[in-house]
Amino acid sequence: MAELRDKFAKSGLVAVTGLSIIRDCADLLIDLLRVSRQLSLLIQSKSEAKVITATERYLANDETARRGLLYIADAMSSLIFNSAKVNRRGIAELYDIAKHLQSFHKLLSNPIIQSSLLEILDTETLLQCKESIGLRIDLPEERTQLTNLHQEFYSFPFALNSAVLWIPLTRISQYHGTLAYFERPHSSAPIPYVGDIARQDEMLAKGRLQEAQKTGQLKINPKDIGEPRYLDTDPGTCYIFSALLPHASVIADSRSEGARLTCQGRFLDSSDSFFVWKHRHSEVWSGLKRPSEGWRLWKEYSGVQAD
Ligand SMILES: O=C(O)CCC(=O)C(=O)O
Repeated sequence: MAELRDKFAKSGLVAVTGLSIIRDCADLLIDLLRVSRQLSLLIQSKSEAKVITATERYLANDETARRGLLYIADAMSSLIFNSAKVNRRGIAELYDIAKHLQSFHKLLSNPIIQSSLLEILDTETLLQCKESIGLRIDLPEERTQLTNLHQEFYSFPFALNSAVLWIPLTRISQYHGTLAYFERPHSSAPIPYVGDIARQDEMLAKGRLQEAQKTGQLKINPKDIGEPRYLDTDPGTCYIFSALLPHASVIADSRSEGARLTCQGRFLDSSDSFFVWKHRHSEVWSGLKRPSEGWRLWKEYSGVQAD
């Protein structure tokens, strides 16, 4: 396990996998399929019951569990993609309901994932920002929810020693859509941020969250940051990356015929010096999803001078 901590300290990102993660991902997909049918969120198909039965059969055996996950992952990815063409609202409802599912919370609480987080952040007390959890549903032709290059710390300005949990439920690659990231040393400290607080607040007040995030950016020269790396894997592997790791969404290839599903959560070390300072100084959860405010708080904490 110390290996995991070392890798995280060096690169800012680690991959974690295990049979229980595979099973928890598959259970969540089965629940998403069941709830979609009960609420008529996706196009109805006679094969749903068959998909569930076949997946459960694969899952019953350790050797075939991974195959079961891939089977239901591909089925859900294509069902959501096809349903979005005729009922986009159903997808939005699925997105809203996902984080209320018991299986969603079971996945985020998976013992391998939780012990990895404790090890990586080297803490006995882990906090989870409850507003930071959710399921992304990315469609190949939709750009609005995509994130630009950023460090999580500014949108969730709660601790420097904190991590993003990113769990793909479907295949991820540059073809299927994925995440691009830039390894350390860039991920060892907050990078200066330039943004317009007033404009960001105006957009947030109108509920235009993703657009608001894009009113600012990391002040970094692309040539200083190096080449991006891309996550590329089947479902069943989850990623834990530092809140200081610069990263961005990568849209799927326009020929892709599947939706990308990814669960997310943000965790922090309660003994982190920024967290303790913020607790004494102001509202602990202030600045949520307001990177300009995150930058202001960081400057105040660290004594960084504004340009
Ligand atoms: O999944 C994605 O495309 C982007 C995720 C991301 O940038 C984030 O969680 O901060």
